[in-house]
Amino acid sequence: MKPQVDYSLYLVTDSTDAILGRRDLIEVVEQAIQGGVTVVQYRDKTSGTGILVDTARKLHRICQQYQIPLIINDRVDVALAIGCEGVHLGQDDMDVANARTVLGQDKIIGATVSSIDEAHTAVGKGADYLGIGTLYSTATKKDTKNIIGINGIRKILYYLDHQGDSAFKNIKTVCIGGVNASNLQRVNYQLFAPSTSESPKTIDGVAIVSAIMAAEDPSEAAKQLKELLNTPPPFK
Ligand code: TZP
Ligand code: MG
Repeated sequence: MKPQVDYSLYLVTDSTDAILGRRDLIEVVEQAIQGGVTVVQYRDKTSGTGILVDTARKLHRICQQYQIPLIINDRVDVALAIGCEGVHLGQDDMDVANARTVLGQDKIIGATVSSIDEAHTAVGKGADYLGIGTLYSTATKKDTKNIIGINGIRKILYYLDHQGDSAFKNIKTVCIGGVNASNLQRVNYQLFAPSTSESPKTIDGVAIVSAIMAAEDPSEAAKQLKELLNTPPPFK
């Protein structure tokens, strides 16, 4: 059966020196889970396949211990090899429909989207959730072409909300790009609170790399972000 996922605090990993430094990825992820992240995506753009499979397997063991789903970025084959909960696919990766054929109905498939068209296609092809972005520019991913801001995300949410097919209305969504402790309450207010009764669709979570992975204390950072998510903002 497909696992029910709490997308609220979605950790995306990074193994580069700029973010992970000399620390151990598995330890940093475990600390983040202890701080309260609700889902983990293993994203590693540099390691070869052998290391990817090996690291993914170690991460999966930790995630299973805490009953947190593990999603693999880009690589359907790695997810299949280790039997984790799902994959996350960008616009240049395997098509969502093909990934579904390979992985079957019980796995989670997420897709990165930056526009209404991309969102329409990903949902039509059977994605379980959308990673919508890039919200704010970020040093973590320098090649992002599409900084769409709060308004860009709201437009996509509005579109999804106004489709006849319930798959669009009910699709889970997270936003990604530049979210940190300083802007989370604003993001929370602008994207989690139902905007109008005309468009009640909100995001289901925030996907975060550096604000957790680069933190000196990833557990404390995740805990603080989780508290901010659950605190009503002091402004309108
Ligand atoms: N996709 C769009 S922005 C991004 C990805 C993977 C990186 C987000 O990193 P950070 O450090 O949370 O801004
Ligand atoms: Mg990708």
